[in-house]
Amino acid sequence: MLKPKNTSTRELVNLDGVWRFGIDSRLPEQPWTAALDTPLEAAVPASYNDLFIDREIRNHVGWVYYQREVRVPRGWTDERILLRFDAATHAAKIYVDDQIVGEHVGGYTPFDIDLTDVVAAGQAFRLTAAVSGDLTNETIPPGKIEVGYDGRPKQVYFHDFYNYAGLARSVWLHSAPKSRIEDVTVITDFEGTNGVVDYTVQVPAGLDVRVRLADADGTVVAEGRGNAGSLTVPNVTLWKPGAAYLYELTVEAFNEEGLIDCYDLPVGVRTVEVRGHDFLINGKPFYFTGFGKHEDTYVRGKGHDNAYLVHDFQLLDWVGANSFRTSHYPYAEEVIEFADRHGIVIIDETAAVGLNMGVVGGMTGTPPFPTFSEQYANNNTHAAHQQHLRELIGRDKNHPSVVMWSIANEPASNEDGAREYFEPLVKLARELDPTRPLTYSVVMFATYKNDQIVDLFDVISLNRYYGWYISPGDLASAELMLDGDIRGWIERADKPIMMSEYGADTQPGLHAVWDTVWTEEYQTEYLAMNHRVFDRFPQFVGEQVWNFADFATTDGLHRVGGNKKGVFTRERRPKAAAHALRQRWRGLNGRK
Ligand code: BDP
Repeated sequence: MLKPKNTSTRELVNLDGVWRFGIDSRLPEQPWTAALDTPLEAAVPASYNDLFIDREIRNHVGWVYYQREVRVPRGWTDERILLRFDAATHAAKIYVDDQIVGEHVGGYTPFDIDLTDVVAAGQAFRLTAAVSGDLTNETIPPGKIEVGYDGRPKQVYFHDFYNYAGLARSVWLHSAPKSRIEDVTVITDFEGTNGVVDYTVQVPAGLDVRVRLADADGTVVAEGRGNAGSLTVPNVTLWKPGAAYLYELTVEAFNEEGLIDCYDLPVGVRTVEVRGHDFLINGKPFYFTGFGKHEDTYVRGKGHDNAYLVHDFQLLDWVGANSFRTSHYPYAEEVIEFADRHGIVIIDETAAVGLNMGVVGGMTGTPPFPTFSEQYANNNTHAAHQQHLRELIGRDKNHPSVVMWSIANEPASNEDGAREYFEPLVKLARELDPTRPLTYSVVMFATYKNDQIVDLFDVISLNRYYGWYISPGDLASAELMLDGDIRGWIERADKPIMMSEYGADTQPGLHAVWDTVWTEEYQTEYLAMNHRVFDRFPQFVGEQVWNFADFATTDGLHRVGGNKKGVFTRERRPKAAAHALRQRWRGLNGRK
């Protein structure tokens, strides 16, 4: 799915700003049929939950309404007119004046609504977006709505981050020619000093497609004709981790009368491959250093913010991180584009987090009922997961920074039914993108003895918390357990292995000379212990600490003002561990 952009044939109007806002329980029936009768306004993009000092809004179950006026530019008379929501978390119904014009389910992927037959150039209309943050066992991520003791509905969920909702990413009105370039796919390679860019363009039949590739200085280095083809780039400059280089592919579609559509796509030429125990980028072993992150800041919740985007990447650079995982959902496309431009490597994760009833069983890991069952992850959940995978890969397939798909975080891969659930998803992901390796993050209850799906995937990504959830305050025992666990996985599966989560909650400013949990010293020692173990295994291809920064969670006795496993605080101040990681990752000591 192509991102809307300004080209010689396409235009773009940004609809971000402050929209009228209300929740269904305080609005009349069918509130979209008039100006919302509400004193509230909400910022877009931002999650709505933390904007207001209002408990009922923060924890709202049901629909909320965003509304504003929009005017279609005068010049769009013969154009296709589209609305783009970069995300609406988790479901949306869109109205133009009194009429419903589209719906979407899935909170972290974009969708377009074609308004060509509904509005006209120069016309103003009332745009209303009804958005629901509700999660059920048939959504991705899953959740459950319960009725509280006080009779109010209550959203329950099985993942450890706050269920922020609303319009957290940009909204656009954009134009495209009626007959247009629908999609572009590039796959890159290189042979010696020649780069190879295979392209496929989806256009209506009968159009003549021409493409040209320009280098970063704008010099055209290759040209092609036809809906699909292969371009050769002499003396290619590869896209490399830490040294991004982007070409620009200009795709043009012509009919008998001339140019009808044009689309520009940044292209990084690079390869990704798993071979033996190595994760290869451009044929060279790559070792991931970095974090699992979250889209999470004060007040905006999951609202995309360009200042935090820039600052977070500055911190990644400062600490020596070369990568991150988009735990536990696809991030705003601006984030991926920034990584493309700055050479940061991404493991792109779906929003399939919480497919695990074992977490409800607590430390026993014993589910109250099976995860893969009619009651929980059923056929409809599976269909939602498939649809989400299509939308994620459709959006991100052309980004050079994305080197691997993580198709779920901590699923109950130890439970019966896991194989039947995941096998078709793996097949689908490989059909949608035959070029990138696949992984999933393995929950601690899924061991090298009982996991049922690891052989379907390319890389083993472990989430392990020895020294935190297991053996807290006893790093000597934790070290033995971690070592044994990794050895077990290496014996079980002949694949590259990495740590996709390891971390310890840390209250900044708390100190001790002992192995005392929650102190800054403990976090540092905990990470050092993990690194000692990782460095024993040549099969290890990476370490991503949980988490980049502290983040908001649901209330719970095990969370003190959110999850505090951040190496940076929620306001992005370094804890002591950040300095220690910097030493290791910047090569000042340690292995990389
Ligand atoms: C892991 C989850 C992650 C949590 C983390 C933790 O993947 O989302 O935040 O544990 O407990 O199980 O800190």
